[in-house]
Amino acid sequence: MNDSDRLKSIVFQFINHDDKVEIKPLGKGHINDSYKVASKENEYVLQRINHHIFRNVSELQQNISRVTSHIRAKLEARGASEIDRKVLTLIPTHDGALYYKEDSGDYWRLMDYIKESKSYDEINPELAYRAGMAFGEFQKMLSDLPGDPLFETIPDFHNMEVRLDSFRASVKANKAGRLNEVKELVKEIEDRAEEMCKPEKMYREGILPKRTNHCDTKVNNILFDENDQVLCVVDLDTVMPGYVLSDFGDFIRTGANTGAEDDKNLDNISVDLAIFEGYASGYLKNAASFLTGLETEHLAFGAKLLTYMQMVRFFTDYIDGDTYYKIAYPDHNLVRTKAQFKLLQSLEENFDQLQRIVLKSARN
Ligand code: GN1
Ligand code: MG
Repeated sequence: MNDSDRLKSIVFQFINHDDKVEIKPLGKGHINDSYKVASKENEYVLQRINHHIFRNVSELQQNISRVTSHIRAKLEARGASEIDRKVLTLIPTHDGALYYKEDSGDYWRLMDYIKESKSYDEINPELAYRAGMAFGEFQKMLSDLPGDPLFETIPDFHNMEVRLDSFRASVKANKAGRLNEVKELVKEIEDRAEEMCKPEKMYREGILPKRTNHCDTKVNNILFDENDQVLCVVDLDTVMPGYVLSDFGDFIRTGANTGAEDDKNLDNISVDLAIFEGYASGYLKNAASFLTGLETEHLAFGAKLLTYMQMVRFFTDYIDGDTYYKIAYPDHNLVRTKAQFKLLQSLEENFDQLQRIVLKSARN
């Protein structure tokens, strides 16, 4: 069976047979593979779930189903219009399952495609404000999710201590023999290690709570409509308990960077203060009501932490020989590492200012 016939046969596990169905690659995710599917009746997103990374696909899909049903019920209760564009809709298989497992061992899911939507890799302060409100609202809506806490789809996903343990193990093993050329970067990481593990300490002391978080608040995980109003938060694979400073920080890492996540030209990279301010004020508008003072005081730190964490993750993958993230060229993970480091330095240089902006936004 060729690739196209294979994809079609997977799609027909979820929808009725359709001779005219068209399937095209979609998006830029580093982990899953996505396709846009157009049938006679509707448009969908088909995704192959990377089960080497998400090892419990059934629990993962159950999480997404719980989260989307909860949000849908809230939107219905407040009489929102066009709900199908404001929350993801999972399409079950003909057998009623939330995913399909192929004989090859690959796992697939299908969702409705959100019509006339777009995402941005680069935004402006006003869009950042709207995105901030949307992620604040997302956390707020999930704060009363009934039942057990969500399943941790990747254990210790944003746990800096655990990330550093694996980093150090990779440095020690030096599997790909790449360590010699990158020793200074190892030092930069170690120099900041203690500071960056602070949230785990505060959690153990019982002063920093875990809340239901998105855990992948990249700027392009927000969909906007034709008038640049926020429609929907997407990519729900990692919605699970975490620190709010993580979600705040990951947006800043991606949305408030004047360069790209993998910019080869480090001069392009710095923190955009106006975007930072836009996001902080939008986020705090919706989140100030439930955040503790300690959480608010650590939001700007979250921007440093998530940038550092991403640097450590890309770097670990580079040292391991590129086994986790998709890469487009041989030293892509090293380029990403250096780009994240440059952003981290800019966040450090501007930290007092970032902190002032957050505290000012929290007062408004
Ligand atoms: C991955 O696949 P994508 O692009 O949504 C990663 C995130 C990283 C991000 C870096 C499950 O997200 O944690 O922050 O790449 N997702 C997973 O761009 O590891
Ligand atoms: Mg993701």
